[in-house]
Amino acid sequence: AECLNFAMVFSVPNYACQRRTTLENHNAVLTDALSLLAENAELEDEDGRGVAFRRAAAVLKALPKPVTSLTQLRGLPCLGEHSLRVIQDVLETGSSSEAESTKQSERFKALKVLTGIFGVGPKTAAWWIRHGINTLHQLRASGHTLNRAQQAGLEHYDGVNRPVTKAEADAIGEIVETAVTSVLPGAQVTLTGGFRRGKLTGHDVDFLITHPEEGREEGLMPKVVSWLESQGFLLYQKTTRNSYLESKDGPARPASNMDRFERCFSIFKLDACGRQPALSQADEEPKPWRAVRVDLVVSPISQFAFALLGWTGSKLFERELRRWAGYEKTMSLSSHALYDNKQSRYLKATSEEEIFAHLGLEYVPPSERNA
Ligand code: DCP
Ligand code: MG
Repeated sequence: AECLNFAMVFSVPNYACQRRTTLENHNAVLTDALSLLAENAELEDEDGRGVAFRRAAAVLKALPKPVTSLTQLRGLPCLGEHSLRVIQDVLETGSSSEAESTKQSERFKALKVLTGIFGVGPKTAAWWIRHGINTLHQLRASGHTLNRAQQAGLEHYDGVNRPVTKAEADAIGEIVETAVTSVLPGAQVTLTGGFRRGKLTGHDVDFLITHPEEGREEGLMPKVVSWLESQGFLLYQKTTRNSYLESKDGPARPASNMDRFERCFSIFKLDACGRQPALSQADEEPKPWRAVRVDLVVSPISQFAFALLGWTGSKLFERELRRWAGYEKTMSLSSHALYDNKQSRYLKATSEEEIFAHLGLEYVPPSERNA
């Protein structure tokens, strides 16, 4: 009788980078519950648990149809006991009681509000909560010292936490393009992150900047930032070397030109440009502009393909690419390079397609990296 049921049994490869995950999700109720539990784990600074929920959600995102029964999931990878319990709950009752009670909990709400401040991570938020601070109002009243990023984050809280639309991302793209070509003609700007994967909204806008002639990109970031600043486009900026530089010499670190790899975390001031300015409840007058988080990265052309692949995401897709490289290929992949530990050499690539080929993976276009 069971085979008359025709209940589809799904099959999914182990690593998210072996799968094609579009934005079309047939199991949103399930993945929303698992993603919320992942977010909660991350807010509690338990990244291991967070990744487990993210992996489980990603498997369900890759399914071609809605799940109707647990038996369809038999043999699927990355579905741990806890995730299966959540899935069962949703299938039986229509929602996950654990996800629902997490969402309602005061601690989750406080962690979410406080980490919504740009420059505030789970550790700082937890420390504030231990000191009785659960809201922005309490934080402002507490007189706690905030660093420059957090001050800007608090000041532009509403803007930074409002989703960015594709139209806004494109408007910012034009500004960045103008800035970059003004200070270095011939330099190229590429939209990366979620918008490159075809998402319609994002929490920020990510750009990768390079120049077709190796070395010409050197010193570019400070010039771009100065130009943007002089035109009044920046509410906040902090330029750093990529954090990867400060880490111990990994095998994926090429010795020579790493110092040119720079990153700028910024908050842009974007004019309303015909858009209906948002009315925040407390505001007497609507602002004619909004704050938008923008990340800029400069890469030398020799590393561009790796940087492009590394900054397009999704975060889980990136993590799975590196896991695949390490465990299945004995290679180390970063946003700078791919190192083959068996051959003890770097594998060059000028396109994402070549990197997938080096890794023995079928090419997955950006729109199908939404794991
Ligand atoms: N990334 C990374 N390491 C970091 C930060 C980002 O590898 N420390 C990569 C993976 C992300 C991409 O860069 O997919 C962009 O980061 P975002 O946090 O902006 O993520 P998305 O653009 O995918 O999502 P959103 O739409 O929320 O901005
Ligand atoms: Mg982004």
